[in-house]
Amino acid sequence: MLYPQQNEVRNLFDLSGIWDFQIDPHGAGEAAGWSGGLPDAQPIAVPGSWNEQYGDLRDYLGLAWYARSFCIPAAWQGSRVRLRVGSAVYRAEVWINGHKVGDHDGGHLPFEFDITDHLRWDHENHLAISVENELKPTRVPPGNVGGGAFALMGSYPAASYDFFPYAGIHRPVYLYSVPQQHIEDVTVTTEIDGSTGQVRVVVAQSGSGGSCHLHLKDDASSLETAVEFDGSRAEAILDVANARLWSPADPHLYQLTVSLIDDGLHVDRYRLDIGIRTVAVKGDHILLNGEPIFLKGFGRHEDFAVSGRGLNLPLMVKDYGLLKWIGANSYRTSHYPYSEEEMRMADREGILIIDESPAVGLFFESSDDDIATRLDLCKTQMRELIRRDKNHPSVIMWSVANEPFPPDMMRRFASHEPLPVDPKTTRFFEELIRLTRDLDPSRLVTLVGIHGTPNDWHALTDVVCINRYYGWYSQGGQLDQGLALLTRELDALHSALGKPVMICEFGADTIPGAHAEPAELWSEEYQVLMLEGYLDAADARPFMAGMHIWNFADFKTGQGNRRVGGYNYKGVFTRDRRPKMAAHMLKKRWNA
Ligand code: BDP
Repeated sequence: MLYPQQNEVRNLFDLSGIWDFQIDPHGAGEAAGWSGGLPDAQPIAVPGSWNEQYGDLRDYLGLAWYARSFCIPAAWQGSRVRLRVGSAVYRAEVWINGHKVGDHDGGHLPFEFDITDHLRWDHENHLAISVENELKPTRVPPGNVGGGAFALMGSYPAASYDFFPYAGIHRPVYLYSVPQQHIEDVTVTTEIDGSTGQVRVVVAQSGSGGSCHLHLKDDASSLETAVEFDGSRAEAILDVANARLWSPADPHLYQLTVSLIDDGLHVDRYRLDIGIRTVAVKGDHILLNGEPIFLKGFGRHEDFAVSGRGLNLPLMVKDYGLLKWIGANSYRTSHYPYSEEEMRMADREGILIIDESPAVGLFFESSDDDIATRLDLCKTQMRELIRRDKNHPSVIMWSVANEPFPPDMMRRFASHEPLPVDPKTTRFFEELIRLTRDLDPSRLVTLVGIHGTPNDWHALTDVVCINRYYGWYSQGGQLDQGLALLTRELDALHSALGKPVMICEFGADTIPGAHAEPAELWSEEYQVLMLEGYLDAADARPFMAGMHIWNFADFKTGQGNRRVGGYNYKGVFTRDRRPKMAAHMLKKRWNA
């Protein structure tokens, strides 16, 4: 799914701004005709989470309506017009001039509808989008689950995950035009052969016939080729001599221009920046462009005061500056896909991404039908994620889930030995990972395991990714004991699975300004010691492929008796991006 763009052929109109808004707790709005106008609207910012904009809506996750008007310039006539929503959490329904044009389930991923046939060209148009984020066990991520590990979390609202279940339209809403015959999709994959970069481009168009012109250039080179469409598909390989490869050290981008030509006319055009690079796993290493790379960085969240989970561009720029400052080369989009603007920034700044699906907190204590429904939702979200992010050189690995809970989670928590698991649950991940590899054989695939995750599940992945909190949730205040257990487990995992291992989360809640000598839980000193202990353990083990600290910054959670003020304080930066002691330690260590 192409990111919308303005160019010589296509038009783009950003509908971000102040919209009308009204909650609909009893679901009466549709019958009452709210798709044509809201009877008692209040203003709301799009993008943004409603929970942050109105105090009395902080915990409201039910149905709400967004509405605004727009006019379409006459110059767009003759084109197809699409409405594209970057992300609405969780379910959205869209109406144009009172006609329902579509719906979408699942947050954090874009959806779009062709609205041409419902537009008025000589009049204002009315757009209404209803959104709700009810927490339900059958959704992905699930909510309101109750029992087992979820009871332990005891969060209000009852999410099955440790971040605030922000609701609303979180990313820009665009109108854009495409010609009647247009480029529908472009897929770019790259290989390296000696000093030549092979760029394989597959173009899909809405119609058939005609030809496709490709132009790939950077400051030093310019390559062009033309290929006939075979039906609606065209494919070509461009060989770039002395290719300048994309990497964190040199995030070099080439510009690819795709033109659709019919009857000698340029009917459509699309430009995208691409990077030439390869990713693989060999032995105990992740290879980028054939060379081992160690991932240094964080798990993060899209989270900030007032904007909530809404796209916040100044914050994004600030965060990339801090990632550079501290010497990180990567992060994971824990625990849902981040904005497309983030992915484009990662391409440009040379940050490697583990791109995670919204599948956090999956569980198996439910009927076979419910498990099958959940698997279908996970598959749909992987399809939508790959369709969106497949062309980003920054994305090197897909994460199909964070901390899925095996059926007997509590017994596993207590055990320090890997326990066998019901093969039915393994089949769930076999299917999901197989689909991911089929959709994109060019990247790595993982799932991120909690303590007690069966080795059968890790065996399905390219990199063994684990989250560990020895010294915090267990062995709290007894770091030496925690580290002894950690190193024992790392060695055991590696000898059992024979693959690169990466810790995707480790960290300690740390109240900024709390100090203690000797170090103790919640103090800045303890965070420093714990992170150093884990990093030392990884440095001593050549099979370790990366260390991502939990978390880049403090972030909002539900209310719970382990979350002071409704925050997770494991950030090495505060929520307003001030460095804790640990940030200075990491800066020294990662820049050394
Ligand atoms: C891990 C989760 C993460 C939590 C973290 C924590 O993956 O979402 O925020 O624990 O408890 O289990 O801080």
